[in-house]
Amino acid sequence: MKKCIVISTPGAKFSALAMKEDFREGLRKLADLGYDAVELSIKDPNQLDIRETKDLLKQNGLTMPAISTGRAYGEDGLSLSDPDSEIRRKAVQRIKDQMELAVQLEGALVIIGLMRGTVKPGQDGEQAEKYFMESVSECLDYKAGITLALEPINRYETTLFNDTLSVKEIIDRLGKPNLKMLVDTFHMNIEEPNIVESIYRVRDNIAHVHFADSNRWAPGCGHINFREILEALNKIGYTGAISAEILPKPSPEESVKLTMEFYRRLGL
Ligand code: LER
Ligand code: MN
Repeated sequence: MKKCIVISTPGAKFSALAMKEDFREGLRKLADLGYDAVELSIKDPNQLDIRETKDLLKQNGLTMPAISTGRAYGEDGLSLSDPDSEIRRKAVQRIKDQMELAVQLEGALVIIGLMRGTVKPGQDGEQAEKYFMESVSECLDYKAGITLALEPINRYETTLFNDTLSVKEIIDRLGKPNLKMLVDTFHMNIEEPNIVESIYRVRDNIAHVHFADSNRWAPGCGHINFREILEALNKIGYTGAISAEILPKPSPEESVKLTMEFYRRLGL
Protein backbone atom coordinates (compact mmCIF):
# COMPACT_ATOMS: atom_id res chain seq x y z
CA MET A 1 0.00 0.00 0.00
CA LYS A 2 1.25 3.45 -0.87
CA LYS A 3 2.18 5.84 1.94
CA CYS A 4 0.20 8.92 0.92
CA ILE A 5 -0.93 12.24 2.41
CA VAL A 6 -3.24 15.04 1.26
CA ILE A 7 -1.63 18.27 0.09
CA SER A 8 -3.50 21.28 -1.28
CA THR A 9 -2.70 24.16 -3.54
CA PRO A 10 -2.46 27.44 -1.52
CA GLY A 11 -5.46 29.26 -0.04
CA ALA A 12 -7.50 26.28 1.16
CA LYS A 13 -10.09 26.90 3.87
CA PHE A 14 -10.58 23.18 4.67
CA SER A 15 -8.86 22.42 7.97
CA ALA A 16 -7.80 18.75 7.67
CA LEU A 17 -4.82 19.48 5.44
CA ALA A 18 -1.36 18.95 6.88
CA MET A 19 0.31 20.75 3.98
CA LYS A 20 -1.28 23.69 2.25
CA GLU A 21 0.95 26.72 1.90
CA ASP A 22 3.84 25.99 -0.44
CA PHE A 23 3.03 23.26 -2.95
CA ARG A 24 6.52 22.93 -4.45
CA GLU A 25 8.32 22.93 -1.07
CA GLY A 26 5.62 20.68 0.41
CA LEU A 27 6.20 18.00 -2.22
CA ARG A 28 9.94 18.12 -1.59
CA LYS A 29 9.48 17.76 2.19
CA LEU A 30 7.05 14.86 1.79
CA ALA A 31 9.38 13.03 -0.60
CA ASP A 32 12.31 13.55 1.80
CA LEU A 33 10.27 12.03 4.61
CA GLY A 34 9.60 8.91 2.55
CA TYR A 35 6.06 9.37 1.22
CA ASP A 36 5.30 7.51 -2.03
CA ALA A 37 2.27 9.49 -3.10
CA VAL A 38 0.19 12.62 -2.56
CA GLU A 39 -3.53 13.24 -2.88
CA LEU A 40 -4.21 16.68 -4.33
CA SER A 41 -6.89 18.86 -2.79
CA ILE A 42 -7.80 21.43 -5.41
CA LYS A 43 -10.71 23.82 -5.79
CA ASP A 44 -10.62 24.28 -9.56
CA PRO A 45 -8.34 22.19 -11.79
CA ASN A 46 -8.50 24.86 -14.51
CA GLN A 47 -6.26 26.94 -12.25
CA LEU A 48 -3.57 24.27 -12.10
CA ASP A 49 -0.47 24.16 -14.28
CA ILE A 50 -0.70 20.44 -15.09
CA ARG A 51 2.65 20.17 -16.85
CA GLU A 52 4.46 21.79 -13.91
CA THR A 53 2.59 19.56 -11.44
CA LYS A 54 3.56 16.44 -13.36
CA ASP A 55 7.19 17.60 -13.53
CA LEU A 56 7.26 18.26 -9.77
CA LEU A 57 5.78 14.84 -9.04
CA LYS A 58 8.36 13.19 -11.27
CA GLN A 59 11.29 15.13 -9.80
CA ASN A 60 10.21 14.04 -6.32
CA GLY A 61 9.40 10.43 -7.24
CA LEU A 62 5.78 10.82 -6.14
CA THR A 63 2.55 9.57 -7.69
CA MET A 64 -0.92 11.10 -7.35
CA PRO A 65 -3.56 8.39 -6.86
CA ALA A 66 -6.48 10.66 -5.91
CA ILE A 67 -7.93 14.14 -6.31
CA SER A 68 -9.92 15.67 -3.47
CA THR A 69 -12.72 18.02 -4.54
CA GLY A 70 -14.45 19.29 -1.36
CA ARG A 71 -12.98 22.78 -1.57
CA ALA A 72 -15.41 23.56 -4.42
CA TYR A 73 -18.21 23.11 -1.87
CA GLY A 74 -16.52 24.93 1.02
CA GLU A 75 -15.19 27.83 -1.03
CA ASP A 76 -17.50 28.06 -4.09
CA GLY A 77 -20.70 26.54 -2.68
CA LEU A 78 -20.94 23.90 -5.43
CA SER A 79 -23.19 20.98 -4.51
CA LEU A 80 -24.37 18.03 -6.60
CA SER A 81 -27.69 17.92 -4.72
CA ASP A 82 -28.48 21.64 -4.49
CA PRO A 83 -32.13 22.67 -5.11
CA ASP A 84 -30.84 25.29 -7.57
CA SER A 85 -30.30 23.67 -10.99
CA GLU A 86 -27.63 26.22 -11.93
CA ILE A 87 -25.55 25.32 -8.86
CA ARG A 88 -25.94 21.62 -9.68
CA ARG A 89 -24.89 22.26 -13.28
CA LYS A 90 -21.74 24.07 -12.13
CA ALA A 91 -20.98 21.29 -9.62
CA VAL A 92 -21.30 18.63 -12.34
CA GLN A 93 -19.03 20.67 -14.62
CA ARG A 94 -16.44 21.01 -11.82
CA ILE A 95 -16.38 17.24 -11.29
CA LYS A 96 -16.01 16.71 -15.05
CA ASP A 97 -13.05 19.13 -14.99
CA GLN A 98 -11.55 17.12 -12.12
CA MET A 99 -12.05 13.96 -14.22
CA GLU A 100 -10.13 15.59 -17.08
CA LEU A 101 -7.31 16.33 -14.64
CA ALA A 102 -7.47 12.70 -13.47
CA VAL A 103 -6.92 11.55 -17.07
CA GLN A 104 -3.75 13.68 -17.22
CA LEU A 105 -2.64 12.16 -13.93
CA GLU A 106 -2.77 8.65 -15.34
CA GLY A 107 -6.05 7.56 -13.88
CA ALA A 108 -6.17 9.17 -10.43
CA LEU A 109 -9.57 8.68 -8.85
CA VAL A 110 -11.81 11.64 -8.10
CA ILE A 111 -13.31 11.91 -4.62
CA ILE A 112 -16.94 12.85 -4.05
CA GLY A 113 -16.95 14.04 -0.47
CA LEU A 114 -18.46 17.36 0.59
CA MET A 115 -19.57 18.10 -2.99
CA ARG A 116 -22.52 15.73 -2.47
CA GLY A 117 -23.96 18.73 -0.55
CA THR A 118 -26.46 18.39 2.28
CA VAL A 119 -30.24 18.58 2.64
CA LYS A 120 -30.88 22.31 2.86
CA PRO A 121 -33.48 23.75 5.28
CA GLY A 122 -36.89 23.34 3.62
CA GLN A 123 -35.56 20.86 1.02
CA ASP A 124 -37.05 17.39 0.83
CA GLY A 125 -34.39 14.72 1.63
CA GLU A 126 -35.60 12.35 -1.10
CA GLN A 127 -35.46 15.11 -3.66
CA ALA A 128 -31.89 15.99 -2.60
CA GLU A 129 -30.92 12.33 -3.01
CA LYS A 130 -32.57 12.19 -6.43
CA TYR A 131 -30.71 15.31 -7.56
CA PHE A 132 -27.47 13.78 -6.29
CA MET A 133 -28.07 10.54 -8.20
CA GLU A 134 -28.81 12.44 -11.43
CA SER A 135 -25.72 14.63 -11.06
CA VAL A 136 -23.35 11.82 -10.18
CA SER A 137 -24.72 9.61 -13.01
CA GLU A 138 -23.94 12.32 -15.52
CA CYS A 139 -20.37 12.51 -14.20
CA LEU A 140 -19.93 8.72 -14.19
CA ASP A 141 -21.11 8.49 -17.81
CA TYR A 142 -18.82 11.36 -18.86
CA LYS A 143 -15.71 9.18 -18.48
CA ALA A 144 -16.23 5.52 -17.76
CA GLY A 145 -12.46 5.04 -17.37
CA ILE A 146 -12.22 7.37 -14.37
CA THR A 147 -13.39 6.19 -10.97
CA LEU A 148 -15.39 8.40 -8.65
CA ALA A 149 -15.02 7.50 -4.96
CA LEU A 150 -18.02 8.41 -2.80
CA GLU A 151 -17.05 8.98 0.83
CA PRO A 152 -19.29 8.40 3.84
CA ILE A 153 -19.05 11.67 5.82
CA ASN A 154 -20.16 12.02 9.43
CA ARG A 155 -23.50 13.53 10.47
CA TYR A 156 -21.95 16.78 11.75
CA GLU A 157 -20.78 17.70 8.24
CA THR A 158 -23.69 16.55 6.06
CA THR A 159 -27.09 14.88 6.25
CA LEU A 160 -26.51 12.81 3.11
CA PHE A 161 -24.83 9.34 3.21
CA ASN A 162 -23.11 9.27 6.60
CA ASP A 163 -22.06 5.64 6.79
CA THR A 164 -20.69 2.85 4.62
CA LEU A 165 -24.06 1.12 4.27
CA SER A 166 -25.80 4.20 2.87
CA VAL A 167 -22.97 4.75 0.39
CA LYS A 168 -23.06 1.07 -0.60
CA GLU A 169 -26.77 1.39 -1.21
CA ILE A 170 -26.22 4.30 -3.61
CA ILE A 171 -23.44 2.40 -5.41
CA ASP A 172 -25.69 -0.66 -5.80
CA ARG A 173 -28.66 1.39 -6.95
CA LEU A 174 -26.65 3.23 -9.60
CA GLY A 175 -24.95 0.03 -10.73
CA LYS A 176 -22.09 1.79 -12.54
CA PRO A 177 -18.69 0.12 -12.33
CA ASN A 178 -16.76 3.40 -12.02
CA LEU A 179 -18.51 4.38 -8.76
CA LYS A 180 -16.57 3.13 -5.72
CA MET A 181 -16.15 4.04 -2.09
CA LEU A 182 -13.58 5.95 -0.06
CA VAL A 183 -13.47 5.02 3.61
CA ASP A 184 -12.14 7.58 6.10
CA THR A 185 -11.29 6.33 9.60
CA PHE A 186 -12.23 9.67 11.19
CA HIS A 187 -15.81 9.46 9.87
CA MET A 188 -16.00 5.69 10.47
CA ASN A 189 -15.06 6.19 14.11
CA ILE A 190 -18.17 8.39 14.49
CA GLU A 191 -20.66 6.47 12.34
CA GLU A 192 -19.77 2.76 12.12
CA PRO A 193 -20.76 0.37 14.91
CA ASN A 194 -17.55 -1.58 14.22
CA ILE A 195 -14.96 -0.23 11.78
CA VAL A 196 -13.37 -3.58 10.94
CA GLU A 197 -16.70 -5.33 10.31
CA SER A 198 -17.75 -2.46 8.04
CA ILE A 199 -14.54 -2.82 6.02
CA TYR A 200 -15.33 -6.50 5.44
CA ARG A 201 -18.93 -5.69 4.52
CA VAL A 202 -18.00 -3.19 1.79
CA ARG A 203 -14.79 -4.96 0.77
CA ASP A 204 -15.68 -5.03 -2.94
CA ASN A 205 -16.42 -1.32 -3.06
CA ILE A 206 -13.35 0.21 -1.40
CA ALA A 207 -11.08 2.10 -3.82
CA HIS A 208 -9.34 4.58 -1.51
CA VAL A 209 -8.63 5.04 2.21
CA HIS A 210 -8.20 8.13 4.40
CA PHE A 211 -6.36 7.73 7.70
CA ALA A 212 -6.91 10.21 10.52
CA ASP A 213 -7.20 9.46 14.20
CA SER A 214 -10.30 9.99 16.39
CA ASN A 215 -9.31 13.65 16.95
CA ARG A 216 -8.35 14.08 13.27
CA TRP A 217 -4.71 14.37 14.24
CA ALA A 218 -2.08 12.11 12.64
CA PRO A 219 -2.80 8.38 13.00
CA GLY A 220 -1.40 7.26 16.34
CA CYS A 221 -2.41 10.48 18.14
CA GLY A 222 -5.88 9.34 19.20
CA HIS A 223 -7.68 6.11 20.13
CA ILE A 224 -8.41 4.38 16.79
CA ASN A 225 -6.90 0.90 16.45
CA PHE A 226 -5.09 1.21 13.11
CA ARG A 227 -3.38 -2.16 13.40
CA GLU A 228 -6.65 -4.05 13.14
CA ILE A 229 -7.84 -1.74 10.34
CA LEU A 230 -4.68 -2.39 8.35
CA GLU A 231 -4.99 -6.11 8.97
CA ALA A 232 -8.55 -6.00 7.59
CA LEU A 233 -7.41 -4.01 4.54
CA ASN A 234 -4.66 -6.56 3.92
CA LYS A 235 -7.10 -9.43 4.28
CA ILE A 236 -9.51 -7.99 1.70
CA GLY A 237 -6.58 -7.55 -0.70
CA TYR A 238 -6.59 -3.75 -0.71
CA THR A 239 -3.43 -2.51 -2.45
CA GLY A 240 -4.26 1.17 -3.03
CA ALA A 241 -3.11 4.22 -1.10
CA ILE A 242 -3.40 5.01 2.59
CA SER A 243 -3.83 8.77 2.53
CA ALA A 244 -3.54 10.88 5.68
CA GLU A 245 -6.18 13.60 5.78
CA ILE A 246 -5.27 15.26 9.05
CA LEU A 247 -5.20 18.54 10.91
CA PRO A 248 -1.79 20.26 10.83
CA LYS A 249 -1.35 19.60 14.57
CA PRO A 250 0.68 20.20 16.65
CA SER A 251 2.30 21.89 13.62
CA PRO A 252 2.33 21.08 9.88
CA GLU A 253 5.93 19.80 10.12
CA GLU A 254 5.22 17.63 13.16
CA SER A 255 1.99 16.23 11.71
CA VAL A 256 3.65 14.92 8.54
CA LYS A 257 6.56 13.46 10.55
CA LEU A 258 4.24 11.79 13.09
CA THR A 259 2.23 10.28 10.24
CA MET A 260 5.30 8.82 8.56
CA GLU A 261 6.66 7.47 11.86
CA PHE A 262 3.33 5.77 12.47
CA TYR A 263 3.12 4.38 8.90
CA ARG A 264 6.56 2.84 9.45
CA ARG A 265 5.56 1.40 12.82
CA LEU A 266 2.59 -0.22 11.07
CA GLY A 267 5.02 -1.73 8.57
CA LEU A 268 3.66 0.17 5.58
C1 LER B 1 -13.06 14.83 2.85
O1 LER B 1 -12.28 13.74 2.43
C2 LER B 1 -13.58 14.62 4.19
O2 LER B 1 -13.21 13.68 4.86
C3 LER B 1 -14.59 15.51 4.73
O3 LER B 1 -14.57 15.46 6.12
C4 LER B 1 -14.44 16.91 4.35
O4 LER B 1 -14.67 17.68 5.47
MN1 MN C 1 -11.86 12.14 4.14
